[in-house]
Parts: sequence; structure tokens; C-alpha cells
Amino acid sequence: MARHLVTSALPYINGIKHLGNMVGSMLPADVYARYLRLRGHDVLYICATDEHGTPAELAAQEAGLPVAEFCARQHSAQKEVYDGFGLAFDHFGRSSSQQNAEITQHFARRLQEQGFIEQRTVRQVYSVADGRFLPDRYIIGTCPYCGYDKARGDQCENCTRVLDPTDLIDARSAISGSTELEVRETKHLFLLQSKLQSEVAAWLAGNGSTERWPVLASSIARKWLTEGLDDRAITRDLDWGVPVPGDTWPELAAEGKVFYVWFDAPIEYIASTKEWADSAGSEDRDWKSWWYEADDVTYTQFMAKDNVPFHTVMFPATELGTREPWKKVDFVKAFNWLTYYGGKFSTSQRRGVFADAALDVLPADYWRYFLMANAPESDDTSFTWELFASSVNKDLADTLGNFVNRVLSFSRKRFGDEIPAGGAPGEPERELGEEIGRLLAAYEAQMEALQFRRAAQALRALWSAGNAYLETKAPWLEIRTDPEAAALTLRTAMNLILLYAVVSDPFIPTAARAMRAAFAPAGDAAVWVGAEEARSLDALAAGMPFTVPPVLFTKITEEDLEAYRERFGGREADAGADPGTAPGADAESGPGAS
Ligand code: B3M
Ligand code: ZN
Repeated sequence: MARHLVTSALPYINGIKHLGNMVGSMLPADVYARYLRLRGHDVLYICATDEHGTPAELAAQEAGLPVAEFCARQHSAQKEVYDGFGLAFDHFGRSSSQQNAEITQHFARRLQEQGFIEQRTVRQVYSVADGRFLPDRYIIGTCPYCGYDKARGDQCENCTRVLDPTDLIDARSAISGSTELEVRETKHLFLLQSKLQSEVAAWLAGNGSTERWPVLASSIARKWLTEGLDDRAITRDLDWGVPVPGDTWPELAAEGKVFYVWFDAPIEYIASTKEWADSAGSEDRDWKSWWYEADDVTYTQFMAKDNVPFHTVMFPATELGTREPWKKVDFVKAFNWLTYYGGKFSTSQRRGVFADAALDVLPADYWRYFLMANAPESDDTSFTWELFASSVNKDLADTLGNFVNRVLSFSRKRFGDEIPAGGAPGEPERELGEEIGRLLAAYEAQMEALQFRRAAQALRALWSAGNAYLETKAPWLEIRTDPEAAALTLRTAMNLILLYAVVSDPFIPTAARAMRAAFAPAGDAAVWVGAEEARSLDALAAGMPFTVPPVLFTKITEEDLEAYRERFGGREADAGADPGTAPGADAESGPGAS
């Protein structure tokens, strides 16, 4: 049995995520992990909140809470929403955990021992009023090029020029507004990525990874590598973070320096696995076997495209530099942006649909299916309520839901509470079986290639095949002249429902469970049927009892739509200006952030 490690980029702690964040990392990872589990693999799906860095400190300040308290609350709030979305993590950890502090410090010590860390003196802006060094983006002032008065120390939003904090006219602290700023010398640790460049390149090329990865991730990885790896500061002057260990760097530790959030965040994938093991309080969970000398593990990561460089180049460099056999990623699946009516979702401006509000409006399955069927894989996707409603109404309510309900209610009405007996499969059943086998094989192939839109298409085609069969056979007509023929049709259709109950599970787990429950004696556990076996469509035998589940999906009406548009401000005119900007840019995510 193959072992599969799955991780999704760690959601930043500063607020509830929007649908764009969901579809770009956690949701596809969950769909994939569910699929692999169904196929009988040993799967570990790990995620966590990314809790360190300046944005967490500032958000806590704004909320009037100590940062540790703020993060604890936000972690539970996020966890609750993900539970609501049906995300079946094996563990949802926290990067502020003790485990992460230990493993991050271990990585740093190893990198130091192997000569990949160097202490350097840098000049940095210090805010006397705030009593702290300021990251570039927390210094604001007037742009010397265009005169925009809210330019940030790293870049002017107005003219897009890249800036140095010292370029700004009338520079002031973004935290307190104080202009009492000085340039002071301070020491930081640098990860000597330039020394690891050729090894990272060899790793990327050597195992052939990038050739097998979906193209978006591999093209970004190659571009970064071609541009060359710079040495990077991996420490910051913050109160909140993994402390630089005093045994190795007494001076920096005494100054209270912590590691940069992007240094400890990927390590949290490992640490969260250890949290998972530690939380069991038994020897059964061997976290290390998933990460250390784990040659039998296939590791797949999910993320939005702006996170690709950190995962394909910087984290592997960190792992390689330890000279220890840490597991490196095998497949990277990246996503473009989901936009809201062509504009960007914004956490800070609360524009778009946020995960908690989404669940407030409709159950998780509606969102899971819509988002994955329209995942921004080859290009950005624009969310509109109209598209959402048509996808829900057509695919979920009409094609799947209506089929299930029609078949089961009609059979019960005519034949009672047991699967009807009679009739022998003929040419139409053989043809249907062929079609089902072919579509199921396509579904499996697309899932394995991490092509979710196409996998959803194949799933939809499986549902449609049932409808087409039903229309052709028309059991409501057969019943008049040949009840046995009607029984065969209904029995075959019920077998399709059982198949849907299994193969739909990754996308719509709640509806899948409801479909399985209709045939309770068949058991609640979903068991995958191979494409070959599925053709016979006879797993459910005549005489077995069944029940009719409540309506699986309700249609979205014109009135609903109007209410949603009203509540969420979804109109063409509400679209933001530049769809090209990263929706996740609210967090300190850019490699240039300091
Ligand atoms: N927290 C994503 C972001 O905030 C970032 C991912 C970390 S994955 C190790 O943009
Ligand atoms: Zn400017």
C-alpha cells in the first residue's frame, strides 16, 4: 500500500479565508486526499495555521488582544469553518506550536553546522516611538517618483516602482504614524541560498519532478531558478515567532530575534505531523516515518501560485542544506486566482465571499462542487452568483439530485421498499456499462493527474449517463406494458446511484453519504469499484431494502440570487480594478517582504 502525504498551504492566521483561498489550497487537497483514501491508500493530510510574522502582530493589536490569545481564537475560528467545509485533515496544527519551535531551531542549527547560515550586519529602519525595527512595508511616505503620499517602503502601489525605505519622502511608521525614524545597524542570520542553487536545480531536474508536475507550478519553479537564488535574511526583530536559539547564536537570542515567518512556516508541515503524532499519546503514529528517509512516501503539495517559489525552491534549499534526508515534495499543484466579478477578493476590504458567510448561505457540498468544477487551473476564474447558480441548478439539482430522487421515489411507489426483481440485462445495460467504465477510467486518470476541472467533468458525465439511460428506457412507460422491464431499469439505475455514492464522495461528501445511506445494508463505508467491475452495475441485488433520501440539492431561485447579490455586493460594477493582483497579498507573503 502506497503512502501519500498531502499538504495544503497554511492559511495565514489574520482572518477567515475567502473562497479564493479555499479553492487555491485546502479544498483541492481535501478532494485529492479523500480520493486517495477511497482508493485504499494510506493517506496523511496535514495543514495548520501560519501564525507568525508582522501581520499577526498587527491584527492582534487591532483586535486589542495579546498576540498569543488572538492566534488561539483565530485558529479555532478557522478550524470551525474548515470542519463546516468538510475538510478532513488528519491534523490541523499551529505554527506557533512547541513542536515547530523545536524542529525549526533544529533546522537552523543544522544549516549553521553545514555552513549555510551566515550572520551579517544590516542597516534597518528603527522606529523610536514604536521601540522596534520596522519591516520595509510598514514604513510609509511620499513616493519620490509619482508623489503618491501612501507609498510603502518596499513598493509604490500607485506607480508600482520598487522602493527602498530611504527613498521615501516624509517617511513615517505605519504602526504609530511616528516620523521619528532612524537607520540603525543590526545583525541578522542569512540563509546562503546562492550556495545551494545548483543542488536545488539538480534536485528539480534530477527526479524529473517538474516534468511530471502540472505546468503552472513547474513553470514558476523553473523561472525562479533561472533568475538565481539570493541569500536571504531569515530572522526578524519581532516579539512573536520562533526564537533564535541561544546555544548557537547567543547575541541574537539576547536581542530577542525570531525566525522569519517564511522560514518556519514550511517546517510546520513537518511539525504539524509531529503534533498529530504527539496528540495521539501512543506509539502508533510515527511522524518521522513520513518525513525522514521516507522514500516510500509520495508527497503532494497544494497552493496558490504566489506560494510556489517558497515551496519549490526555498524550502527544498532549506531541506537540502541540513544534509539530512528530509522528505521533499514529489508533486506540486498550483492554482491561479479566483476573482469576484473579475476583481480581486480582498480580506482587508472584505470584498467577495468568505468561507463562514458561504456556509451561512448554503451547505458545503454546493461550494465544494462549484469551486472544484470551476477551479482556476489553467487561468483565473471569475466567481459570479449567476455562474454559481447555474452550476448548482444544472449539475447538482437537475442532473444528480433529481435522478436520485426520481429513481428511488418512483420505484418505491410502484414496487415498494425493496429493490425490484425481474428482467435480465440486455443491450442498453451493456452499453451503459461500457460508457460508465470508460467515464470512470477518465475520472480516475484526471484525479491522478491532479486535473480537477476535468475530473469534475468526468463525474458530471457519469451523472448524465444515468439520466440518458433513464430517458431512453422510460420506466414510467415500461411499467404500463412490461413491469419486469421497468424493474430492470430501476434496479440498474439504483446501482448507478450506489456508484455515484462512492465516486462523488471527494467532491460532495455529504450528499455521497446520503446516497449510501439509502442502501443502508450495503454499509456506510464507501468502497471504490474499479472501472472494469463498475460495468456490470449489479452490486445491489433485487430484494434489498432501500429508503428515499431527502432532496439532495435545492435549486437557487431568482429571489435567492437577488438576496445574495444584495448581501455580498455582487454586480459587475463592484469589481475591483486589477484582477492580476494576488488575493492573498494581505499577508506578508512576498519574497521581498522584510
Ligand atoms: N501563509 C500563504 C499566505 O499567507 C502562506 C502559506 C504558507 S505555506 C508554508 O499568503
Ligand atoms: Zn510612485
